[in-house]
Amino acid sequence: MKKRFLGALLSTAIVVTSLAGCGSAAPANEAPVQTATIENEETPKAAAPDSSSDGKLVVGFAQIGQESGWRDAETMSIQNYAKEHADEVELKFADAQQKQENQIKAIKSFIEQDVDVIGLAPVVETGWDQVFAEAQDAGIPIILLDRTADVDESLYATFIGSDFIEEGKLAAQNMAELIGKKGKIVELEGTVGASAATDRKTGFDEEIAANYPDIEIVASQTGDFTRAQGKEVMESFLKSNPDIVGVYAHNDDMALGAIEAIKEAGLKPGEDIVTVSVDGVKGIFEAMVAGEANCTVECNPLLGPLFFETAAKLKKGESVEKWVKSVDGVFTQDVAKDAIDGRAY
Ligand code: GZL
Repeated sequence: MKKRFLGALLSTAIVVTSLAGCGSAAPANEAPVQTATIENEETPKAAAPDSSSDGKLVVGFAQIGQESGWRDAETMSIQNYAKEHADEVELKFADAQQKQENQIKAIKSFIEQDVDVIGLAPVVETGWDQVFAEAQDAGIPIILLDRTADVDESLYATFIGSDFIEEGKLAAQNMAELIGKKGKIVELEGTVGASAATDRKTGFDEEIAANYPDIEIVASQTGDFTRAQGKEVMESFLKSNPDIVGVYAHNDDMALGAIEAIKEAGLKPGEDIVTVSVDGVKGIFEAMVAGEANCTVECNPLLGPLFFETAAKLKKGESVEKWVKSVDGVFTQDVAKDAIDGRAY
């Protein structure tokens, strides 16, 4: 493993990419990305007992963006962990604003900075081979977080995230129960080419086709995982399909946009048209408590601790599982009121 110059331990620093200096993550396409260092006023500490001999764990993370409440929760989980463990980790964080070229630029920058580990939530599955090979040649392992990439397994150390096909299957089973296993439904897809969208569609559509012959998916279109586009697409669905009884959205944010569209069309979300979505964010629990949404399949975004613990193992040369699977629950309207106060995101 690379030798690292041991900088003075006069301060503990959290390095967060920020052009505005407000601590918010800056888009990676504003190269050269400046960094804000948060000094710790305390006197120099002895190295933390479990920090390795060559100093702090230095991690570069190329985040997709801020497209959904789920994404924001994941970002907070990562940044909060770095803040709380500033004496052991240094985080270089890039916000790619949902552009793959910005994520690739950020990864190249992390390689130039010679970080110990690179983390990435790939906005889409393809187009990563070359930059992953560059990281491998530099001896820097890659952790895929919350979305997978379509590359040879040898090019990344591990994927930490959910089973999206299973999520889609669970959504289909709950949708079928909610509409009495018959009727016309529509589907709001996530970002085109994203593994979370592709696999949630596969899991849902295949389950419906295999087990519910009286349910018809009459329209399916991307809303790019955003609330605004989810609303826009649902408006068009309602115009061309006035008799639908359900909407399946690949994330809660698009479902919340669809709920707005349903109400503006003079219909009752959660009753005239049932909603099933994925993520488990606070907003969908509020909608379920209000009777306007029916079911969410949880997808845990609080992956910061597991991410850094895995990165620390890789830095020490320890082997890790190729897929560290998140455990997800399902929440329906009847349990939402009791569950909402206990939700962490
Ligand atoms: C899932 C994650 C998805 C969320 C969306 O692991 O990649 O991206 O379901 C987010 O809310 O935009």
